[in-house]
Amino acid sequence: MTRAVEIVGVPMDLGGFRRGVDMGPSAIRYAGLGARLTALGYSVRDRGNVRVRDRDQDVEIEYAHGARQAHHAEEIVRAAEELAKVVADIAKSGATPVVLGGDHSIGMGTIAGLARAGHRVGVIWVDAHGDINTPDTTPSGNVHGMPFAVALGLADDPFPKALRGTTDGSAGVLLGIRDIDPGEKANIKRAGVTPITMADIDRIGMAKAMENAIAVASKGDGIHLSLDMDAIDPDEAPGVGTPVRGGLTYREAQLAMEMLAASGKLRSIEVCEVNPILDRENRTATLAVELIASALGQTIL
Ligand SMILES: [Mn+2]
Repeated sequence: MTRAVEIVGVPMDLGGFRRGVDMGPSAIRYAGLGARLTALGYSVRDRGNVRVRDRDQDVEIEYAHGARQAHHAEEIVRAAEELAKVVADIAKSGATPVVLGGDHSIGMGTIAGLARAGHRVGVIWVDAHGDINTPDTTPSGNVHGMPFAVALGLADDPFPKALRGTTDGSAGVLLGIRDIDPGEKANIKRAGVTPITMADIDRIGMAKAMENAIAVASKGDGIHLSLDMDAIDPDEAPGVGTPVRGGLTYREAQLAMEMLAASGKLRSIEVCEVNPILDRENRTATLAVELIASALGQTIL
C-alpha cells in the first residue's frame, strides 16, 4: 500500500512582529517538497493554502483588556478553525498531514484538527521559544508565542473552546528551548510539559534527548511534530522571524527527525516560521524540506 501525505499551507504572518513568514509555504514548496516526498515513495496531494487575510487588510479592533493582549486574534482564530477542518479531513482519510506555516500560531489549529479526527496526540514542540504564553503572561501580545498554551488548555479568551485543551501536558515536550519568558516558566510547570532545553541537549546529547522526548509523547495517540525553524541555529537557518543563537546543529536536527521516523509513531508534521525575506538563497526552506523528508523516513542508506 502506498503511504499518503497531504500538504496544506497557511500563509500567515499575523502572529508575529516581523513581516515575511506568510511567504513560508511558497518557499518550502519552491524548495521541492512535493517532488522529494514523491521520490520517497509517498503519494502526495497538495491541498493548496488556507486563505488568510493580509496584515494590511486586517483592520480588526485590537484585543486588549487591561494587561491582557493578543494581536490579530480574531483573524488568527478564524484561520486556525479553517485549518483544523482541513487537518481533520486529512487525518480521517489516513494520510499524514504536512502543514506549512506561516507563523507558529497555526499550531493551535493543527492540533485541534487531529483531535477532531479522534487523535489526542502527544506533541514534540521543537522551538527556540516556549510558545506557551497566555494573553495574561505575554510580554508582546504576539499570538505566535501562545499556540501551545491554547492547545494545552492554559489560555482562554479570545481563543474559543473548540481550539483549547486538545492535547495533554503529560504527553507534551518542548525541545531545543533557549529563550523563555518569565510567565512561560510557570506555564510549563502548570501544564506538566517536559522541557528539554539546549543546555540539556548539550549535556546528554540529542540521541538521549530525543529518546526521552519520544517516550513522553508516546503517551498520546500518535506523535505530532511541531517544528519551528528557529529551533535550528541561525547559522544553518537564517530565514526565521525570531532568530536566537545557540540552536540545534544541522546534524542534531537531522538525528531528531530520523529518530522520530524510526519510532513509527509520527502522525503529523507542521513546519513554521520560515521567512524568505530574511533568508539567504532559500536555504532555510530547503532545510525544512530535508527535515520533513527525514521525519518521513528518508535515511542515508
Ligand atoms: Mn514557535
